[in-house]
Amino acid sequence: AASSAKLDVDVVVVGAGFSGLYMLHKLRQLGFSARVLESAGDVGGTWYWNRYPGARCDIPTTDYTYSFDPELEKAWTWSEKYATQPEILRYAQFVAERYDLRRDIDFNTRVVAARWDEAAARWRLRTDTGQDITCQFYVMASGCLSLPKAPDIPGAGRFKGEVYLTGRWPHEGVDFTGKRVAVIGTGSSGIQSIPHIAAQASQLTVFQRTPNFSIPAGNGPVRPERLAPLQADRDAYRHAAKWSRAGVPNEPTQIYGRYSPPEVHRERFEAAWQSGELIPILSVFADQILFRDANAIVAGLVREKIRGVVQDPQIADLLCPTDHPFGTKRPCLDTGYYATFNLPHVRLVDLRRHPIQSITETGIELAGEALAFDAIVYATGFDAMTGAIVSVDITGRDGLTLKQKWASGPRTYLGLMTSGFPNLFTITGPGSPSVLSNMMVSIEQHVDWIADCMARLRADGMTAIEPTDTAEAGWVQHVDDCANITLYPTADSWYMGANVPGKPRGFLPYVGGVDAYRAACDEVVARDWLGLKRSGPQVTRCT
Ligand code: NA7
Repeated sequence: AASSAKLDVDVVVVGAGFSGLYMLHKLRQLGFSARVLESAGDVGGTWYWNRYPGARCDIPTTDYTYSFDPELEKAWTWSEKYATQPEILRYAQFVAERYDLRRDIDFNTRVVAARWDEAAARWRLRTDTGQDITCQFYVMASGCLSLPKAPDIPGAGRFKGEVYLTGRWPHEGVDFTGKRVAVIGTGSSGIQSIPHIAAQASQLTVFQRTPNFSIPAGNGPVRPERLAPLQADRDAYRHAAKWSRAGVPNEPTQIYGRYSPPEVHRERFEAAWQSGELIPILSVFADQILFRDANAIVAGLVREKIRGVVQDPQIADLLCPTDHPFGTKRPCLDTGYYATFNLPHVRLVDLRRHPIQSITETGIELAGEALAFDAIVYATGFDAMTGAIVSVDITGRDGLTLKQKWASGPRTYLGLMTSGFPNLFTITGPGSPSVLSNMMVSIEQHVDWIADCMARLRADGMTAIEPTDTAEAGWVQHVDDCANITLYPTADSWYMGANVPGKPRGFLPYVGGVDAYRAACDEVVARDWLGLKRSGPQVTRCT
C-alpha cells in the first residue's frame, strides 16, 4: 500500500526500553522533535519480552535504576535486592507516564529500512506500518539481547506440543502443572526459570550443552549496609558508580590470587559468595580474568559449592563447568538452581555426551532414546549486541549497508557511531562497555553524550557528524587489545559472537571499564570532537 503519512522530525529513536525512553526525554529537554518506533505493544524493551517465570535483573536495585532525576529516585521504591521482571516493567511504565513519553512513541511499529540521503543530509526510514519518516539523526536503542537466536536444532518446528521461547514469553503466563517439560539451554534464562518450571511440571528434563557458573542471589529485602551509602549521599554514590569499572561503586582490589595463600583465597571468595552479587565474585582477585591460575582458584571454589548442594556426584560433575574460565561467559545468579537437580522428577541430559538427533512431533530424540514431552522451552539465547542493529536494512553513504560493513565483525568509534553512516548513533553498541556493566549507568552516559553531540552540532550550524576511518580503526584495535589481555576470548560465549552459527568471532563489548570509557568519550568532546568529521552547509571540520 502507498504510504499514507509522511513525517519529518529531528530524531528517530528505535526502541522504547530504558535507552529509548531516556533518549526521548533528553531530546525533548533540548528542544528536538523526536519519534520513537517500538515493535512491542508497550514500553520496557528487555523487560517487556522476557516474561519467563523467575525472570529477574542480576544487578541490585540500588544500582539498576535511572539516576538522571533525583525526584524520580524519590518517587520510586524498589521492593527487593533484585527486582523481578514485572516490577521492572512497572517501573518502565511509571517512567513513561511521569514524563508523558508515550505520546511520541509508535508501538507495534518496526523500522524495516533506513537510508542515508547524502544530498539532503537526512535519514529516510520506512516502517512495517507503511510510514515514511525523514530525520536528521537516527538512534538505534534496540538493545543488546533483544533478537532471540534462531532455532539451530534439527527438527525444530516439527514438535506438535507447546513451544516457548524465554525471550518471547506469552503475556498471560504458562501453567506447566502436570506436564512433561523440556528446557533447552542453561544460561541465565534457563537457570532462572528451571526451578520455577520444576515446581509445576510432573517431569522436567534439562538439556545442557555447557554448564554455567551460578551463584546464589540471596534475594530478599535490600540490605541496610547496601542502602546506607546511597541514602547518606545519593550524589556521591551515583558519581562513584559513573567512575567505577562496571557501573556499580566498588573499590578494585589489589590482591592477586596467584601471589596470595589459600586462606586468603577462601576468605575473599566466601565474602564475595555471601554478597550474592556478580561484581564482587568477578573481582575476588585483581588477576582472575587475566591469568588461568588465578582464575582456577575462583572456578575451583565455585565447583566446590556446586558439589556441596547436588547430592548425586555424577550429576554434580555434569553441572560443574570445566570448559571455560570463570567469568568468561556471564555467570548467573540463581535461586535454588542446583538444588532443583536433587528432585526426583528432574533429569539432566548432557548434550555433549548425548546430542539431540532431532526434535520430533512428540518430543526429543537422542541416540537410542526418544523422550516424549508436552512442552519444550527454548532458553537458547540471543544474537547479542549486533543482531538487532543489522536486522534493520540500514544503508549508509554510497549504498553500503551496515550488514555488509560489519560482515566480518562490527566496527565502531566508541561503540556510538560508525563511519560511512553519518548521524547514526547506537546506544550500548558493540565496542562500548554495555553488557559488561550496569546497563543503566552505561545507557545514561551514552544518551547524555549523544544528546550533547546533537545539540552542539546544531549550535555550531553543522548538520552531519561521523567518525573518520582512522579514528574508528584505532578504537576497534583498542577494544581488541583490551580483550586480548584477558581470558574472555578463550570462551565460546555470546560476548565473542560464538553462540550464533556463522557469526564472526570477536569480542563485542569494551572491557576497559566504564570509567576509562567515560574518560575517552569526554576527551573526544574536550579535544574538539577528536576523530569525528563534522559538516554543514558551508564547512567541513575534521579533528
Ligand atoms: P545464553 O546465556 O546465551 O544461554 C543460552 C543457553 O542455551 C546456553 O546454555 C547455550 O549453550 C544453550 N544453547 C544455545 N543453543 C543451543 C543448541 N542449539 N543446543 C543446545 N543448547 C543450546 O542466553 P540467556 O538468555 O540465558 O542469557 C542471556 C543474557 O541475558 C545473560 O548472559 C544475562 O546477561 C542476561 P552453550 O553455552 O552455547 O553451549
